[in-house]
Amino acid sequence: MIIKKFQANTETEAILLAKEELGKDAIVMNIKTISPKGIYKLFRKPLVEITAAMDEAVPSAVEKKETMNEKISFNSGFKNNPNILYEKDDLLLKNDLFQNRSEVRQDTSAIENKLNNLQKLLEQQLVDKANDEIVPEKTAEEDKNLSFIQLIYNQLIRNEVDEKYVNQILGEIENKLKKDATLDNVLASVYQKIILKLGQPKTIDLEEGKVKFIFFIGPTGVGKTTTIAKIASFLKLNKKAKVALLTADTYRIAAVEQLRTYANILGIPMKVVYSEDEIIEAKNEFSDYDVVLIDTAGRSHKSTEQRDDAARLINSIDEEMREVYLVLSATTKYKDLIRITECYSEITNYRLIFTKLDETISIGNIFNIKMLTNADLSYTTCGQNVPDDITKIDTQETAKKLLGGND
Ligand SMILES: Nc1nc2c(ncn2[C@@H]2O[C@H](COP(=O)(O)OP(=O)(O)OP(=O)(O)O)[C@@H](O)[C@H]2O)c(=O)[nH]1
Ligand SMILES: [Mg+2]
Repeated sequence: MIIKKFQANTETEAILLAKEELGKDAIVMNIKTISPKGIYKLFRKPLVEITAAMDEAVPSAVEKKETMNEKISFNSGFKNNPNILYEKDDLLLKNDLFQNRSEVRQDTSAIENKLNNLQKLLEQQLVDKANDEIVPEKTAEEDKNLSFIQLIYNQLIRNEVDEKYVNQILGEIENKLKKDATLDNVLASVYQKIILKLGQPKTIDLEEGKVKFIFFIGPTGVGKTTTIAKIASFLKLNKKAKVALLTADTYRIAAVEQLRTYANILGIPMKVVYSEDEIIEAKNEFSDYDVVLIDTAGRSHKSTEQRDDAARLINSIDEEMREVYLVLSATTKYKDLIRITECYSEITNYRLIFTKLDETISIGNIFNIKMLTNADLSYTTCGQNVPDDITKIDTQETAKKLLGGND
C-alpha cells in the first residue's frame, strides 16, 4: 500500500492531486486542516492536508462492480474504528471524487486489508495531530501584538499593497517586537521598514561641466510630455540650468507641437530627432548644456519592434551620460504595471516616476512596483499644472499614507 499526504487550498484540490498521482482508486484516509503558525495565522489561509492511500494490488477498474454488500463491508470497517475522523457518508462522498459509486471494489479481502492499515494510520495521525496542537500558550502581550499587526495588515491591504509584500514586512518585524509593544511601537517598526524598502529617491543630478541626457519612457498618455515640461521648468527656473528638449515622438504632429509650446514658453531649444544619427548630432550640438530632456513616443510596450526602437535610441547615448525615467501612472492597474515594468526592464535600467497621484487614493502600487523592480523612485506628479504639480517623491509621506489610510 502506498500512503501519501497531499496539501492544497481546498479539500477537493487535495483530492484531485492525490488522484492524479496515485490514480483514481486512491482512498482518502484522513483530512486535516493545517493552520499556519505564528503571525501567518492572521493572513494565510489554512491548508487542507489529506492522507490518501493506494493499494498496489488493487484490481483494475474493469474488475470492479457495485454490490450493496461491498458497500456495507467497506463502511462497517470504518464504523468499528474508534478513531475515525469523519462519518462514513463523508468518506463515501470523498471517495466519489475518485470513482463512481458503481466502481466500489469487488475484492473484499483487499478492502479489509486496507482498512486494517488505515486504522493504524489513523491512530498515528491522531497522535500527530495531538502533538501538533501542543503549542506554548500565548501570553496576553503576544496576542496584543498580533492584533496590532492585524490592524496594520488590514490597512496595507486596503491601500492595495500586494499581500506578499505585506507578509514580507510583517514577517520581518514580528520577531523583533518586544512583548509589551504598544501600537505606536508596532507602527513605528512597520513605518521604518517601509521607508527602508522605498529607498532613497534619486532625481536628476546635474554635474558641473557635463551634459546629461535624460530619457522619459513609458506607456501612452501617462504624462511623459507634461512631466518633461514640469522638470524643464524647474531645472531652468530654480536650478538656473541650461536645458534643451528633444523629442523622438515623431509619430504625431500634436506631440511635437505640445513639446514645442513648452519649449517656447520656457525659451529653451527643442529639436525633433528621427534617428540615432540625429541624436548623436544633438549630443554634439548640446554638449555645453547641463541637461537634455528627451521625450519618447508612448507606444505599446507589448511590441518588440517598438521596444527595440526605444532601446536603440537610449543606447545611442553612453551609459554614464544618460538617465532613464520610466513614467507610470499611479492609476494603472497593478497587473498592467507588472507587465509594463517587466517589458521595459528588458531594454534598460530605469528610475520610476509616478504620475496622476491626484487621481487615485490608493498608493500601494508605488510600493509594489518599487519592490518588484527594485528601481529607484524619483518624482511624483499630482496634477496637470505645469510647472507646479511635481515633487521629488516623499517616502515618509508615502509610508504614512500607506499606514494611515486615505484622506
Ligand atoms: N490628473 C493628472 N493629469 C496629468 C498628470 N500628468 C499629466 N496629466 C495629463 O495626462 C494627459 C496626458 O499627458 P501627456 O503628457 O500628453 O502624456 P504622454 O505620456 O506624453 O502621452 P503620449 O505622448 O500620448 O504617450 C494630459 O491631459 C495631461 O494633462 C497628473 O499628474 N495628474
Ligand atoms: Mg507625449
